[in-house]
Amino acid sequence: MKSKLIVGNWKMNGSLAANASLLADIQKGMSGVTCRAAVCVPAPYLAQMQALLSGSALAWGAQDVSAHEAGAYTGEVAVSMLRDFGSRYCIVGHSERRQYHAESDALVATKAQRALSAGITPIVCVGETQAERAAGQTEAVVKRQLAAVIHTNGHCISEIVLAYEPVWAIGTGLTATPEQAQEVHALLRKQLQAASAHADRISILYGGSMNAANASTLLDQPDVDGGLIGGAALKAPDFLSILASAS
Ligand code: 3PY
Repeated sequence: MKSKLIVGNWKMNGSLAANASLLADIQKGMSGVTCRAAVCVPAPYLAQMQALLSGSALAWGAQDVSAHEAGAYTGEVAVSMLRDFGSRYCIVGHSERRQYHAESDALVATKAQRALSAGITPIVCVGETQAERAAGQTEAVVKRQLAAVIHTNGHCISEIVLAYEPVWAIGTGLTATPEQAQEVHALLRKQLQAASAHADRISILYGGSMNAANASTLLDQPDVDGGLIGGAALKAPDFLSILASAS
């Protein structure tokens, strides 16, 4: 059985000094941790992660990547650059990117492909808005988002990590109940199994206000293989408590 995977999404937070102190505190508390763990940080801090985390049990990655290989794309960061700084993971399609940067399902799927082509594991986010849930469209929305990634990535789909992040649970303090999370994870698992004989390798993370208080009941669900953690990843005691729940 694969171990659980806990990934901190730092979003646009941090400074050289604050990162060093947070990582030192996390690493001090990691001796009993048996789950897989990583932090996804703003791109300028990848060099700092490489300097501070090489050889540690904590992996690191980015929060986005360009769909293009290289060239005249001002402001974008190429996957080869993420690779240069030892990134193992790259989040793609977080709802904040879909919402504020108008990222389409097709673009997210291409970004996942770009990451895979460089040996970086894309953490592909899917999730419905509150209005879509209220209209009974949750299943259709997450299936459509995942179908685009399956279509573009073919048999490589078994190399991704998937994250179910209901948009209404991001930055709101609202969390899906364990039953709501399990229901969506189970249908995503079924869709992956229909696409690949190796689908059981894929970790499906829950994201959306997972914290120290609710992590263990969410992680107890049979199809919840880990968590993508927002605010709680910025506080060492909270992040360590989630790592302990997953170990
Ligand atoms: C949150 O928990 O708010 C997240 O967006 C995690 O990615």
